[in-house]
Amino acid sequence: MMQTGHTIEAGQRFVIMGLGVSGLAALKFLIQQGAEVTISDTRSFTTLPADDQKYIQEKGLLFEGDGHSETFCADCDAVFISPGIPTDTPLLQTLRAKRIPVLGELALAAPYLTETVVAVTGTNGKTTVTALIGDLLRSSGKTVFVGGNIGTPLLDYLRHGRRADVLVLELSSFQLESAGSFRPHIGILLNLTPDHLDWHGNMVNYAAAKMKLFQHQTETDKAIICHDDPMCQQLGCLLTEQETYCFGGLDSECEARGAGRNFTVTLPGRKQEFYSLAGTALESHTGLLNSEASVLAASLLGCGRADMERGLRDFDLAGHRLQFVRKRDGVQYFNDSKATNTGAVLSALASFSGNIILLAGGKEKGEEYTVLKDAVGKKVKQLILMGEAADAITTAMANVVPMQKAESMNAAVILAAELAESGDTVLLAPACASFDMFDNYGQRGDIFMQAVQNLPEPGMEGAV
Ligand code: UMA
Repeated sequence: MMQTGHTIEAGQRFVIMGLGVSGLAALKFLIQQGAEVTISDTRSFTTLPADDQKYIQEKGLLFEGDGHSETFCADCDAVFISPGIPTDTPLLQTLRAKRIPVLGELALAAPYLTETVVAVTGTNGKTTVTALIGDLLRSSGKTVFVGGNIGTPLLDYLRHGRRADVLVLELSSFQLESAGSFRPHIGILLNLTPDHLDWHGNMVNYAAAKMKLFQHQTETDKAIICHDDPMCQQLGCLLTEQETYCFGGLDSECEARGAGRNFTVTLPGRKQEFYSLAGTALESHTGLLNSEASVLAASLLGCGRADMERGLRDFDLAGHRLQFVRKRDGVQYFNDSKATNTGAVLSALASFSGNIILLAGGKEKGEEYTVLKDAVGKKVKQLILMGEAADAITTAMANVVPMQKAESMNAAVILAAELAESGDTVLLAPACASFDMFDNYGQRGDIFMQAVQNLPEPGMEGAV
């Protein structure tokens, strides 16, 4: 069924606010639709990537650099905003008061979506679940587009001659803030723990942004909610329009429920199905919940058990998510650079039995690190801290665990190797963004793994 929203007419004047990945996709999509487009960015023209500068010059587009002004937007019919731009700036409020629509990527795409849409949000696990649902659907013979917050922007898919039966989208709270009337046929909320509080202000606003996923669903749509996450469970109770399904542990009444490496799915009109994750990349507590949510979604789209079982078996976790790096002198090294908030760190710590040397710290995002106290006290024998957040974490963990600071990732890894004893785990799970010391979490993880690989073989420490 078509979705509603602002359809673009030829000659309509749009301002693109923020020419990043989403802004560029919107720019090209709007031009394809015949709109007249101008661009406004906080960066200056000469600091844009050379390809973007060339594109703007070739198309003869007007560019406002070093900030966004009301004058520049005065004559426009609508504004596209990039996900990183807060939706309530004074300028955007003024434009709305003048009845100029302010549209994010999802709002712009909504009226053009004819495919079945599955949208995944939550604090952690979005990328894994989005990819896994894509794999389960493909194993069942469907053509799928997988994209969104990580990967190809939705507007690039629309521009490039769409060919999928189902769109599986990872959506961030930023994207949902400006989602307009976007309506997924299946919306999935995986979990909610503090993240991006510097941007949203508080947990209530953050949760409200995530709940926009379900705002325009109707009685034919479906919501899939985590029962084991208290906040998700509470918010799920507020949903009345759509059919709601849940996933969780064995003590729940959920349609998908399990423990250890096994779970069952019970849906109306289908026999109860049993799934085992033994021997797969998803064999962990987090993997169990992610698999339950994914199999529920794929089952609701008609996928069969045998195809989904094959999809689960063949699934490969992306890098930087509890990625095993090396075993050296009886010590295992794991890279979980994607653990950029406290919820992800708790989940990572739950995957190991104890004696962890935890490498953490980086750029702060307004997190309350004291929520880690209990798990760190039980599992971590030494905390090694880096980056801007080192002092805040030191204060939060006072008297909980021995701590030391390191000036670089390399120094942190060398220190961890010196402190580790056979049987220990060295885990990079920073609880912070990476931008104070690295380009992104991927680069942080790569540098960690390189430093681990550079550690000399035991007994060869002095060798040249
Ligand atoms: N800019 C302005 N004005 C502002 C702020 C930024 O003009 O007030 C400009 C910047 O100068 C830059 C552009 O806007 O030119 C950047 O836009 P953006 O920050 O919205 O980012 P994009 O490049 O469009 O990338 C976004 C997502 N980034 C954010 O949500 C911050 C990417 O997610 C996503 O992959 C991409 O769209 C495609 O969908 C990144 C991310 O970190 C990976 N996401 C967060 C997360 O996963 O935790 C939410």
